[in-house]
Amino acid sequence: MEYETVLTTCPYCGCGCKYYIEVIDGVAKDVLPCKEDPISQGKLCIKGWNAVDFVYSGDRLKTPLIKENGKFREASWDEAYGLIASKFKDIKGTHGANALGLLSSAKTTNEENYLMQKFARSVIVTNNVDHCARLCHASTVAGLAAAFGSGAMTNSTPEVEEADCILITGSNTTEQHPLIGSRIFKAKENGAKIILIDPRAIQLSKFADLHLRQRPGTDVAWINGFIHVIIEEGLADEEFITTRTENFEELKELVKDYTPERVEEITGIPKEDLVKAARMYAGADSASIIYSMGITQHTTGVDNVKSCANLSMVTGNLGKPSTGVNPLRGQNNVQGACDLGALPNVFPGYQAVVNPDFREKFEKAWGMAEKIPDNIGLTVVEMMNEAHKGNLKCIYIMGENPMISDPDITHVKEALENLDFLVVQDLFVTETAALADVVLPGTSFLEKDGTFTATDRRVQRVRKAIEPIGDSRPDWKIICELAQRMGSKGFEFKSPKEIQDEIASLTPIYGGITYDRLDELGYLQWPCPNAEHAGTVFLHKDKCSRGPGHFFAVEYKPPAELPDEKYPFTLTTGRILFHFHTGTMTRRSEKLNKEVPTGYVEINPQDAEELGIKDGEKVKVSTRRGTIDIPAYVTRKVPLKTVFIPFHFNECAANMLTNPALDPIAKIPEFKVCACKIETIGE
Ligand SMILES: Nc1nc2c(c(=O)[nH]1)N[C@H]1C(S)=C(S)[C@@H](COP(=O)(O)OP(=O)(O)OC[C@H]3O[C@@H](n4cnc5c(=O)[nH]c(N)nc54)[C@H](O)[C@@H]3O)O[C@H]1N2
Ligand SMILES: Nc1nc2c(c(=O)[nH]1)N[C@H]1C(S)=C(S)[C@@H](COP(=O)(O)OP(=O)(O)OC[C@H]3O[C@@H](n4cnc5c(=O)[nH]c(N)nc54)[C@H](O)[C@@H]3O)O[C@H]1N2
Ligand code: SF4
Ligand SMILES: [Mo]
Repeated sequence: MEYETVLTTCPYCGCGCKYYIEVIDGVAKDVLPCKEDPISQGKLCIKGWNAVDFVYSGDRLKTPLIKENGKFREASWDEAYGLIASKFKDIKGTHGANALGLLSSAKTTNEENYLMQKFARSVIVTNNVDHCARLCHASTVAGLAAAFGSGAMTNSTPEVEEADCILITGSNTTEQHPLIGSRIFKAKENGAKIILIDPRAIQLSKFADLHLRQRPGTDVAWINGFIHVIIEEGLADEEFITTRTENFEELKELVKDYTPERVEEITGIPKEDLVKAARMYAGADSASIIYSMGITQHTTGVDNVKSCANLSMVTGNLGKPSTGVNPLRGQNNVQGACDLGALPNVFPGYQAVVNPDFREKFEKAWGMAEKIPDNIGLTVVEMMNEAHKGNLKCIYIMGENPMISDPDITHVKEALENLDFLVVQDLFVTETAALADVVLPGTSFLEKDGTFTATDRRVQRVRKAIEPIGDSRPDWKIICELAQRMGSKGFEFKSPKEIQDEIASLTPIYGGITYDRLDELGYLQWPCPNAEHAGTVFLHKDKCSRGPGHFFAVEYKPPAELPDEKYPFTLTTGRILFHFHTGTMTRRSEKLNKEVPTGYVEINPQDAEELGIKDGEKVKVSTRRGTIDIPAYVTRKVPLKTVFIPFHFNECAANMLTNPALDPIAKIPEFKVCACKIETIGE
């Protein structure tokens, strides 16, 4: 018997827990926690414990598939590559490179994301490359970059437990970032005050010193209300404002109108509670804001994020340990996918595509004959819209499942069916892959080497533990082979290590990151510009990355669609502990599936009574986009006239209902608010 343990990084959430995989005779058997890992400290959440399950699922893709007469048949890699290369060339030749779009993946490694955007920009020669960050923290990347100069978490996960006050809003931390949630408990034990601002009752409600429940989509109003109280009561940090920021006067003028009375009218938060919470936050020596999707997934997502930045700067809570603004990035490698330029507006390291110097730098480094276009490419939802209109002809999707995760999936289905050619590279025939012309089998995190970047800018190794299942291949290899098949140079990599060396040479924030250093140190947090640099624990120490921190005076704007007579309820959507996103991985784990086998709609007992709905009964939920049948979960977790649906379940898909209205800057859809109605189905 051959026994080994391989230290790797979890493929689920952005906490970035490392653990050992127990491998017996080449088969991954179990997960063993790693005490030395500074994030997990030897503890894991239930998804981590069960992370091996989906890898061996009987329906893993084992060969490429080609669709013929509406049905898939198995194909060789050679045939699949040949077909894709000729279709890509034909479409580019006939309609131009911008008729093709590529979706990269926050599930895959840094090296794979780097290659996907390199493929888009140097082989296809388009900036139409994006990924699920668009549906997630696009508002953070835009909003915090404008305020501070960097869109990343300002502090590190271990610092959470040292904060004196933690304001958590729009983050169900214990379910969605469990190993950061546990740091919040530790902070509480250490005497920290916990303020939770969330429309729903979540696990943290019981532990919070204060839980304020705002109406969904009213975050700018309560944050302006906080700042109003802080200025009125002389709690602002005048020195920080004078020496480290700009544009304060404009904000000061604007928040005059956000009296606690007016904020109560807009948000429903009692004015006494608002004042109490504002004093608690401003009174702490080190206060940290933790936020996630409840802040970002709105048509005012960027405004919400800028407001969080305002609040931290007014009180001088920035550039110190355990303070700051901490957007919790969701996917295992969404931070890395952004860092490495799988975005339509930036090259790796956030080097803007509109800047001719950066375009020239990459054209030269990649030995290109063609010029990289100077326009910003299409985002996720824009790609769907352009496909629907017939302008976008082809999409190549690696590791995303928009048929469950994009808003308004009736529209997404029509868009994808309207394409001339769709390629999907995944582990399974997902709802999206089912619509593809060619499906390519990628490998899971257990079958490849690489790196993931956790939410706190922590770059860590992913190590191969087992051989690829069937004839599947690691995504990095597939992209290299396809690029070579298309006759392109610059994809002759023999290993992910070689790819990282190219990344380091072109990406200043990753400049000092090598596999040797990662193997020695366990992790490096960017910015890490050179081989001598130890990495950066927290950002904006003596000044912000952009220079002075910029205050934005933002007015409250209501969500795009509000309840009315026809659709009287507010629908908000999100996730639960036991399942991940579109369920492709967690729903293939018996243990996780047993916990929560299907979806449900949370509805307040009083609303349920008025509508004559019993707990567990199937009801009809409709919006202007569509209708689903779904079991009712009657619970006080949701306030009156608000319902919540987790989006993991294809049989009752929340995104049949959601509103694709976008934030004008970040182009993130409003997953967190739309209007719906609920009806009983009857016997
Ligand atoms: N188990 C599990 N963990 C995950 C994931 C998963 O699918 N499953 N996904 C990962 C990913 S990619 C992400 S992005 C993160 C997301 O992690 P979270 O953002 O924590 O998760 P969500 O459930 O989307 O929403 C968070 C909270 O926003 C609140 N909320 C709703 N409307 C509003 C509002 O208008 N304002 C405010 N302030 N709050 C509101 C909800 O009540 C909820 O408690 O989780 C990551 N971790
Ligand atoms: N209604 C509603 N919708 C939402 C949200 C919400 O809160 N409400 N949240 C949004 C957010 S924050 C996010 S991040 C998105 C997530 O949206 P998606 O990224 O589309 O969802 P995932 O299920 O994570 O898709 C990942 C896919 O990659 C595959 N995969 C896993 N590992 C690998 C690999 O190594 N290689 C390859 N090739 N494939 C792999 C999986 O099988 C899966 O099909 O959903 C968004 N949609
Ligand atoms: S907290 Fe996140 S990274 Fe850690 S084990 Fe759970 S899913 Fe994996
Ligand atoms: Mo996300």
